[in-house]
Amino acid sequence: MNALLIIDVQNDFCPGGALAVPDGDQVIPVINRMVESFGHVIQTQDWHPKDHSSFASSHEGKNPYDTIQVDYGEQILWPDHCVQGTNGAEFHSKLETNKSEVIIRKGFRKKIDSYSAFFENDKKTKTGLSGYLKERGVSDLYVCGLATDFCVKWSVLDGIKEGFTIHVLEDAVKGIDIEGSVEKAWKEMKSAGANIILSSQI
Ligand code: VGL
Ligand code: ZN
Repeated sequence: MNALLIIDVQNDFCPGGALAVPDGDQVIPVINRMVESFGHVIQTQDWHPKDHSSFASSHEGKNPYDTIQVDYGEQILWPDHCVQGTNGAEFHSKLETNKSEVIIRKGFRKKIDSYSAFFENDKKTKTGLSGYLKERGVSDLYVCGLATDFCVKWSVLDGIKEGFTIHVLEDAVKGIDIEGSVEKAWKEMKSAGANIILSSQI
C-alpha cells in the first residue's frame, strides 16, 4: 500500500518564517495535487518547546548555524523555530491537511533534536511511525516537503533502514542548503536506494 508522507510544511519553514527555506512555499501546490491522488496521507510537524536545546538562543555566546557537540554527536544550532503553540509551528494555511490520517510530532523532547519522521537524532528514540505504517500495511512511502537536506533526508534514510520502499518527489521538496548540504542529501538518498521521481510520474 502507498502513502504520501508530507514533512514539516509549517509557517516557520516558509518565506517570512523563522527558519525559512528559500521558496519553501512553492512545494505547496505540487503537494496539494499529490494529496488528491493518494489514498493515504501522513504528515510530520516540527514541535519544539520554547527553550529547545537545538536553538542557538539556548546556548550562551552561540549563533544560529554554529555547531556544538552533544551526547548523540554534532548538532547544528538553529534560530528559534516551530515553537509549540505558535503560528510558526502551524501548517501553512494553503496546505491541504484535511485528508491527513496521522500527524507525527517530533522534536518535543528538550534535549534531543529530531529531523527524521522515524527516529530522533540520537538514532534510538522512536516516533512510532514505523510501527504505525507496518500495522496499517503501508509498504511504499512517497516523501515530499521541507527541508530536503534535513528532515526530508533523514526521514528517507531511516525509512529505507526500516524496510520501506521510499520514493522522493523531487519537485515537491526544497532545501535549506548549508555548505552544499542539498547536493550531499541527494547523493546520500540515492546511494541509500531512494527512488527519485517527479510528481508528474504519479
Ligand atoms: C528542520 C532544521 C531544524 C526541517 C527542522 O524540517 O528540515 N530543519 N528543524
Ligand atoms: Zn526543528
